[in-house]
Amino acid sequence: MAENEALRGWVDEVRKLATPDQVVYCDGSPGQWDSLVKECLLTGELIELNQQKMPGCYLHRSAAHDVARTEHLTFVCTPEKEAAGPNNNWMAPADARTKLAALYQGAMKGRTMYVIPFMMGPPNSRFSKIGVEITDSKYVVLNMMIMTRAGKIALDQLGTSNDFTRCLHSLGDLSPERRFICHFPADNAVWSVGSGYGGNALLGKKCLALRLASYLGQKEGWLAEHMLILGVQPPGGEVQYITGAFPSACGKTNLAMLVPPPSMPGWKVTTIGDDIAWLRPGDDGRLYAVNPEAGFFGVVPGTSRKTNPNAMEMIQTNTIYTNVALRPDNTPWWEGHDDPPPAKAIDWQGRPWTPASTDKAAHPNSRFTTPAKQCASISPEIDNPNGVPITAMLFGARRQRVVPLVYQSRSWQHGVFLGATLSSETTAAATGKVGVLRRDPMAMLPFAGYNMADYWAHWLKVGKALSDPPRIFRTNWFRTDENGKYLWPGFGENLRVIKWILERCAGKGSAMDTVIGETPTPGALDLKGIDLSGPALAKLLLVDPAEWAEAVQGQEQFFETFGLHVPEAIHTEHKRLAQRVQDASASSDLHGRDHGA
Ligand code: SAT
Ligand code: MN
Repeated sequence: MAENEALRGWVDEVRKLATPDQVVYCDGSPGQWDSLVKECLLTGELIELNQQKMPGCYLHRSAAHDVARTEHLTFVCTPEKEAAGPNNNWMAPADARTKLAALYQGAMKGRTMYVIPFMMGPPNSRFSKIGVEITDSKYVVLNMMIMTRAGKIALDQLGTSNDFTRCLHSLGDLSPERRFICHFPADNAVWSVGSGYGGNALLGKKCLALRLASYLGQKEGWLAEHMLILGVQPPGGEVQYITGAFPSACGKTNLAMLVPPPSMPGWKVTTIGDDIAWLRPGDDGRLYAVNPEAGFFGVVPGTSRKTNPNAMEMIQTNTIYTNVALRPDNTPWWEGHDDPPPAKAIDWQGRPWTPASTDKAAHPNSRFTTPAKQCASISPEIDNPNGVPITAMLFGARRQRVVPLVYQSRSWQHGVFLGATLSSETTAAATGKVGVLRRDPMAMLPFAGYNMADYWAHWLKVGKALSDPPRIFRTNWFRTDENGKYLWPGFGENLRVIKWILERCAGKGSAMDTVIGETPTPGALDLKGIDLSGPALAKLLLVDPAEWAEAVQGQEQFFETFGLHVPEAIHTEHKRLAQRVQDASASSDLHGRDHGA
């Protein structure tokens, strides 16, 4: 039971509204974990996996229509609509409160109400924030115990302070008709109802650590980003830290846990985070990052010993699987698993499945939840209260065409522009069509808690506080040839691109100037040990001014949707790009005519 008066008052208020049968405080202890798991096995919220082969592993099957984030039901409830920006759905705070209070009314009758104090960020760190989630889902409690530093540790850190994010969650009746995820930045609160899915229900993650934190960051001079954090140590060199922003389900977890290929001996990669980074300027003028989370909530399909050996090893124990298929020996299976499809299995919805089935065995957005400390590549720096200094930042996305494998920005301002113009083909991590190209600035489109154009202005401002800012790069592992085949091998081989990036940051590594930024010269990438033809490399690095002329127009239309909020510096970078593209097209026309004549 909490000593904190503000917390007790709030819990009481919610108890009266939602009328649960009982209230249980989460202390984060192993004993509480065990009894929650036992209860879940009785209710069917968890299915025990083969404990001999996979100790501590369980399967959860969600409702069939509750399998991904629902961005159209997610709202930022600022007093003024303008502050939320065109990138967010908006509801007036009073309307949202009334609407959702009606859905919470009596919603926990017959259920237990859990109170989960949690800390985002390492203990005793100026980066860290305290939240308290109230939920009626045991699955949410267990996931929060993995994904955050939950229970006593958070309550102790909070003390008697009233400074905590109030996160209210109820499964409600799980109907998408009565599902809302509402953020109240001015009140430091999130109200979520009608979904048990990760990003909608584990409120420390996207809701607090990105949407509310980005708003707090704007006020307090720091950045909350949808970024992985990794440490890279070249042979005989010092560890350098890199962050990378990529949209959901674009390989952030794989990159964060990268295993160097055998043909790059002596390289070492360590993992700090796979999804979210909180970044603050340090006294030395560098940018420092912490991972606010304590676990990984990763996409399962495609995870294998080949694509992510560290993750595969890590998810053999103490892991909650959501929406994967079940084999007859009670082990999980999914598309892209190392083992071939089983002759028969139970699919993610609990139905019989065979390789002849037209449906997928595992849901494309099925997930694992695993403690970060279980990852073989985890860095001890994950607990460093001061964070790690960042050398380079990557903006990456899924683009089959136009965007080369890697290029470097010319300055922080140009780098912010590269982030602001990021676009990606959609994935199964959100409901909606997969494979559609959409703008996703800084991979934060679904997560920026305020007007995206003001957020770019904030990025520019943070850059001014840095005398030695990280160098900013754009990457694209997903470029394809005419037949739709990926040109770049990806996964562990991405270290070759990172090697060039680190060389560039050290003032070495050769690059050529193109209209969009600096790309590696053909010989600059270390390709020893991989089979990549000259033409394939040329295609990977190609910058086609004609294609970019089209992109420039698309960017202009996108910026128009933000009106006067777009910072002048972003317009300047856009004009520069337009000019360069125009000049390049003119000279290639000229070139063409010369040859024709
Ligand atoms: O579902 S989550 O939002 O937690 C994961 C993701 O989409 O990045
Ligand atoms: Mn994510």
